[in-house]
Amino acid sequence: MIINLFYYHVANDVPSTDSDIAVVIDVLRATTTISWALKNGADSIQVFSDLDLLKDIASKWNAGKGLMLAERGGKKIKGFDLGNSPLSVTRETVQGKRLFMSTTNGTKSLKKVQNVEYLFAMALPNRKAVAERIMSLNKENILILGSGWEGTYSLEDSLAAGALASYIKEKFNFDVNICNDELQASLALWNFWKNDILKCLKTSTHGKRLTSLGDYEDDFMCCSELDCLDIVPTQVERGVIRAS
Ligand code: 3SL
Repeated sequence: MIINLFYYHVANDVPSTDSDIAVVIDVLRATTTISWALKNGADSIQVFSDLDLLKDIASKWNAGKGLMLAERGGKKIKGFDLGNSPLSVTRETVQGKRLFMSTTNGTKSLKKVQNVEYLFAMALPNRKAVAERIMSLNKENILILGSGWEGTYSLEDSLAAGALASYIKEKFNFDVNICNDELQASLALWNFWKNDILKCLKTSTHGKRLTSLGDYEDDFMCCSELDCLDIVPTQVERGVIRAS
C-alpha cells in the first residue's frame, strides 16, 4: 500500500482539504492540552475561532458540565475558566465536562480541516497513538497541518510533523511518499533535535515568547514528552473532538 504524506505549516498554506485524513499539530500548546484533557476524562472539546460564539454556545450547555478555555497571545482571557496550559486540565477539573476552547492558532487549524473525513489532533505525547490509528485506517492521502504563530512557521510543530512521518516510515510496511519539501525539512529537523526535544521547544520563537511571559518550565516538560499518551483525539462531529 502507498501512503502519501503532506505537511503544511499553517492553515492558509493548505491548497485543498480533499485528503482522506488530517492530523492537526499545535505542540505549544493547544493539541497537547486537548490530548491531556481527554486523557484526564474530559467528555469532549468543542473548538471555536470566535469568542462570542463560544460563550453563547457554552452558556446553553448543561450547568456545571462545561468549561470555557481561551488563550490569546499565550495568556488566559479574563472571564474564562481556563487558559491553554496542559497542566490546568487535571482530572479534578475536567472529568465528564465539555471544554469550549479557543486559542490563537491551534483551534484555527482544526477549523480549517474540519470537513476532512478523519480528523485527529496530535502532539508529541500521543504521536505513536495517532500514527498507529491513522495507519490502521488504510487510507492513501494524509495531510499533516501545523498551527504556527499568526500565519507564520513554527519550529515545534514542524518537529512533531517530522516525528510523525519518521514513525510511519520506520514502523510500518508501506511505501511512504514524502510529498512536499515542508515534510522533507521536518524530517531533517526531527533527526537533528530528536534527542533534545525540550531544547528545541525552548529554542522556538513561541517557546521564547512563553518564557518571556512567566515560568512555563512544567508546560515545556509536558509538551516535550514523547509517546506517553494512548489518547487519539478524534473529531466526531464538526468542531467536536472526543477520545477514541
Ligand atoms: O496558538 C495557540 O493555539 C496556542 O497553543 C498558543 S499558547 O501556547 O497557548 O500560547
